[in-house]
Amino acid sequence: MEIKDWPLCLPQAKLYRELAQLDLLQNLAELDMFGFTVVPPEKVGPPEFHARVEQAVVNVVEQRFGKLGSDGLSWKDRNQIIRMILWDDQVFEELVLNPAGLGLVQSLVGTDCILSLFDGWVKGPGDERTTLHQDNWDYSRPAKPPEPNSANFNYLVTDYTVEDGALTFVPGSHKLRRAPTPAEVEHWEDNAQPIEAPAGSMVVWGDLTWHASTRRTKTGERLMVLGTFQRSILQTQGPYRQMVTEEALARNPVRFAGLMDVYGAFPFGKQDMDGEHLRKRAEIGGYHSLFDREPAGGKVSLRPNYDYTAFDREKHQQNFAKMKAMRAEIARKREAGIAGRNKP
Ligand SMILES: O=C(O)CCC(=O)C(=O)O
Repeated sequence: MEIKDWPLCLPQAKLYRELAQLDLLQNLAELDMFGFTVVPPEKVGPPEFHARVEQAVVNVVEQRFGKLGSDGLSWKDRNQIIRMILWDDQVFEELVLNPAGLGLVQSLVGTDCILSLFDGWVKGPGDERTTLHQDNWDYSRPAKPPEPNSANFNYLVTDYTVEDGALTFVPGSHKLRRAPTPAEVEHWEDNAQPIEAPAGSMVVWGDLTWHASTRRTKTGERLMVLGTFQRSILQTQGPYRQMVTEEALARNPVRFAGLMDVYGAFPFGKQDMDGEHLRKRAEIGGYHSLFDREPAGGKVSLRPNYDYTAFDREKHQQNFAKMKAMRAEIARKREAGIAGRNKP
């Protein structure tokens, strides 16, 4: 079937064609059928890229927690998330934009999803493991909506086998749309499907899938990088919008600014949404190719530092006029088939 730019699924059609180009359509089917998928290293990046990520992760771990000993016992009985590593090495900015990872994640949470977490993960030998859970943290609803709010990639920095302390999944659990009960946690912790895959692979899943990990029964460290992306209406777990710099926005493609949510409309204070900022967002909005690597330069900028308590009636009225013009422009573009409903 020819996938055309059908107006109601314009970003999805473009994304689908790029996923096909990356030979990831089987992964797309696995995400739907089983709730998780594994992308082999050759579809993620070349060995040199992996070597850079590995070195960067080891550097972060050693800078924050001390040198890794040669006996492989430095992280004995520890299974720990290393928070906020995105800014520690520019290779992580490449990883966050990795076409395979970002492409599959976008199939789950939208082509305008934003970055919520970018962390490292270290597990040493011993009894520590991740208990069975799902990542949908909306406790206000015991029954979850059918589509995930967030999606993860795990980039495997080291090999994963059962003995390595692999990530495990309960295939099909995403269709239950609820967290596991204590009895299910107990049962599945030792019966879930382990991911056995080489370093450089990328594992992707949505927040409804139950997952855990095995104990590491050998010496040395299991290393991984976790990226969590979410629908742009939700509050992020990490303050990327607050921490991103003008330089980081300029050296990365426009989609990076979207991941940092610098053009998100929320929050707004007494003055309401910033029409000028939204207009800029509409200007650079729409689908951004997974393969776009052109630095954004001055096309994007940091979110202004708003005073949420300020109110200026005249500016408020001008603002509304700008927003009205912007909505008309978006409607025009949509009619002409050149914009989806997405921001960058
Ligand atoms: O690898 C693990 O131990 C668990 C990973 C996990 O829970 C996650 O990435 O959300």
